[in-house]
Amino acid sequence: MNPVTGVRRHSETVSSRLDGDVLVVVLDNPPVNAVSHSMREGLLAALTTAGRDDVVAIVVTGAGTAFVGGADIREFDAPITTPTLPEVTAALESSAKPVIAAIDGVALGGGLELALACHRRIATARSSFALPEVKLGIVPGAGGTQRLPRLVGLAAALDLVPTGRTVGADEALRLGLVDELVDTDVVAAAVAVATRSRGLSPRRTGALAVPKLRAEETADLVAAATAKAKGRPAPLSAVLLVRSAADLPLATGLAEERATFLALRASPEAAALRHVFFAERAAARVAGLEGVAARPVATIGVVGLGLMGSGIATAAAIAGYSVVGVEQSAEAASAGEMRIADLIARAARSGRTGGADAATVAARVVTGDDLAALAGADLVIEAVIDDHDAKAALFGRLDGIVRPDAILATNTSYLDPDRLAEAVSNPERVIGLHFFSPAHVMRLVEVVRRAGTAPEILATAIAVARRLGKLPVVTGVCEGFIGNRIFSAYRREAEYLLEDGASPQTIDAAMEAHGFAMGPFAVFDLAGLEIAWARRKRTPRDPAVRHVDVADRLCEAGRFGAKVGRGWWDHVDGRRVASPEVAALIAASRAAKGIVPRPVTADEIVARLTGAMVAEGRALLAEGIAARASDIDLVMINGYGFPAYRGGPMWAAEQGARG
Ligand code: T1G
Repeated sequence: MNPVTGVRRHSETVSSRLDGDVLVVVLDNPPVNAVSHSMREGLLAALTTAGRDDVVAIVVTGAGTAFVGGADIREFDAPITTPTLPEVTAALESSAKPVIAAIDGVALGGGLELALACHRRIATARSSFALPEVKLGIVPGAGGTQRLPRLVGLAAALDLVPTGRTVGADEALRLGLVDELVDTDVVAAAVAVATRSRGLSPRRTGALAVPKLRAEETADLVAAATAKAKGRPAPLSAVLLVRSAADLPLATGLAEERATFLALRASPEAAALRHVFFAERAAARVAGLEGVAARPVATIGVVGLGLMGSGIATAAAIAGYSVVGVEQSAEAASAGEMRIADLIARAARSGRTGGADAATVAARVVTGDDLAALAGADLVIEAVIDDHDAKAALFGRLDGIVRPDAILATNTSYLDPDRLAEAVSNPERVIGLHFFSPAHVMRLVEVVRRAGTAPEILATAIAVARRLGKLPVVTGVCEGFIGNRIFSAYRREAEYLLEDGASPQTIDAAMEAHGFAMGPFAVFDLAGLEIAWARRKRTPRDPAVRHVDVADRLCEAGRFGAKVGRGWWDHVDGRRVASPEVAALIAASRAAKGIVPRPVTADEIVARLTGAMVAEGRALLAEGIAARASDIDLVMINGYGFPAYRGGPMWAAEQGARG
């Protein structure tokens, strides 16, 4: 013990000090107090010390802004080391002296399991709680599935564990997950409670019984949670483990949980999801921005309040920005304002406005038809028609209206932002922010880094995207940037497969069986076929490149997609139905080229379509458009429905290559 500070060090991440006759144990493993081997060892050592010394109780807390952010995910690829977290949670729970968790910040995964094994939990209002293990393809491995239902009941546990949903402090108190909320020093409050607990027998979570429900109610809860699991192993296992807590002795349930955790931890799906977790953090590390500070942004202008613009404006208002929306006419502005108000109301109803009510969020938005209203904006995002001349003319007008330091961002999907930047006097402030529709829901934003974009502008755009709750991925300039360029290659290969002998039905079925929410032809119908058709008509075709003309024939026949009820599929009462007319057009197209259709298996479909994505991804890396392969994975997962549990096309290809 340090004679001056009275602090005793139990490991490099665990220390303790006496506060009266209460031992305060501090877990300190920046930045999130992840439960490392050192923390497990140190915590056990502190408990041993407490058992020996004349302390009456123990308080466990986290240093910094977290309680504990979970087990250290970086240890998951290495062999398990002892003491394991279950050994630590068992020691906490069996302590003869009361153990109180003092929580100020996140208590996630193994961190929440540590708190559950304590005898009481006191938290601050800023704290949040989750067992997010299923998002990593695993289940809680240190008692979460067995202790949580003993505290909050089966219904809440079946809502939280198989989904990994986070609960805030108020809900945690309501559920019985925490015993008390304080707005003062949580450690001092916990010491006071600990002192009052002197001599009381600890209330052991594991000794509680899961509150009984009627059999049919349990069955209904399990059925609903099972349906939400959508066949994924980890959520399904979580449902079964939580359900078993109601019937099994704690020791048996813990053993089953641990065995399931270890099996899933070794699964390819868990490895893929860990890859995605770290990929998202790596994407934030952008070369050339070290030490570059983002500018403050308070007001965001959005020009064009159609589907995309109203979504962007909604996301900005929800994030707390002042929003100035501008349309071409008062009527269009009014229509845009109504669209935004409706989106905000829906977000508020589903709890996606950070606790603010719809009126408060909507009050942050003003709309009109005069660009002059943007004079005070710090950032203006244009979301007008994806036509170069229209966007260039708008940038030219904005150049004379907004402040010289205001950032101009284009939401273009395909146009060249370098050419758009030529329309303004200081082009270094022009950047691309490619949102994905619906912009207030989709996490992905491609931040298009022009050669001429100033680093500060890039840093500011990334910071705004993160504050919008988005996943910013930086891309260089090429047609389609990362996502749409890969998607074009995907579409081309899908049409080749069609010509070779497959059908929209077999291709969509193969990709949906592979984990895509929608197959390519269903996606094309949803997006509409006319935009690609217009682009094809204005782009000279390279005769050396194989071209499939079926999409042109569809558009000539007015089959523009789902919105007109007919595209690659017939859309009848919201259902997709195979179209004989399309089959005939495909057959005619093959015949015109003398192609005799052949059987095409689902395996070939998946291999060729994912292979087309990977080949284009490798080209993007070689050209320096994408900074790293994992950025490409993030784009395809978050923008195009590639199944996250497969890690993304580049990861999946690398794993396949490893055999
Ligand atoms: N393990 C290792 N590193 C972690 C980590 C973790 N659990 N959580 C965060 N980091 C790193 C992250 O990679 C980044 O590193 C830095 O911390 C800041 O993270 C037994 C088995 C806690 C809400 O799933 O949700 O417990 O990039 O940028 O935005 O049953 O991190 O700086 O080098 O995300 O403030 C369960 C995962 C684990 C929580 C903080 N726990 N983490 O968000 O910072 S499994 C989780 C998060 C488990 C038990 C099981 C978030 C956060 P770098 P960040 P943030």
